[in-house]
Amino acid sequence: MSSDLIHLHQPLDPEFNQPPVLDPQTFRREPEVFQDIRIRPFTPVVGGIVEGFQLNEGEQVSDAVREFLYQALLKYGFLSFVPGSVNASTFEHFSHLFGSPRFAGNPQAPRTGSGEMNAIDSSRKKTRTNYIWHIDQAYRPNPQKFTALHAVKAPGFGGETIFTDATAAYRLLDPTLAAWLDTLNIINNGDQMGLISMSYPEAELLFEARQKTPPLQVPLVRVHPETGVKQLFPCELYAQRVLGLPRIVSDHVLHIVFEYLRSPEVLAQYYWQDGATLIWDNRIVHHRGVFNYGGQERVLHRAVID
Ligand SMILES: O=C(O)CCC(=O)C(=O)O
Ligand SMILES: [Fe+2]
Repeated sequence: MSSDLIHLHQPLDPEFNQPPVLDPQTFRREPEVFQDIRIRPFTPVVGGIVEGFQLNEGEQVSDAVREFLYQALLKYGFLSFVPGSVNASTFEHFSHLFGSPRFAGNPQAPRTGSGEMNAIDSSRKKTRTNYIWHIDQAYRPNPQKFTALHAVKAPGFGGETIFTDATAAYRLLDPTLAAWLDTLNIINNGDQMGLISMSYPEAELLFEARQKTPPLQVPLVRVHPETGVKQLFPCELYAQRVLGLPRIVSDHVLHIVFEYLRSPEVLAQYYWQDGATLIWDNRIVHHRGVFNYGGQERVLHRAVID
């Protein structure tokens, strides 16, 4: 019998026989303070809770505060602002602190007020694609950097928004697997789960929308242009297949990626309250809503920010 066979009655070295774990150096445990603003971690891995920031109508925010919040967003992946920090009339100003808002609504998510904001309104919205894991607009050539939501009406129970840190999920990969995934490209298709087909009730508008968003080739591992951090890019709403692999293998690779993205270590569950505000970096996290609030009212104003 060959001497390199290892019998099961021999012990396994724990050092080499278990999946990788997150490097504790990447954990965020210490609160950060700047002037009156305090940010504490939402989970040890992802998200920050911002307290002591308030944006009232007509007020200005200093460049230093803006830069502090911007850098925190790049670090934490999402920031939650406690109720009262921002209100419905200052939400648009809030979104300008992080970049340039652009209108990204559709007949299902109509414009709110005067500016570029749109709304997710449980009384109007028929499509449930926001309850499938995704990165906003990942099927478009220049997807937005950030998305912000402001709760005009939070449901009394349920209706959370949940996140997975797709940069931390990448760090859970075996290095050999990570090195292979780094070389692969995927096709993202905006209509993979019917988002486009269901958003446009008229054939003409649908045709136009489809023409504008053909399937797109993108890297399976995306590098954050501002931080250089790698993100697992495939999301359940848009990822169609991995290029260069047989169909079944492609499906399995996507399943493996989705499995890593569902690791409890990298997940965060955010519960809404009236007046709360949330902003996330789509180049770090994936997100989805949770549809467990029945017929309750849930109205979130939404800004798409470049
Ligand atoms: O409904 C939610 O919680 C998620 C909303 C969402 O996907 C978005 O605003 O981009
Ligand atoms: Fe979204």
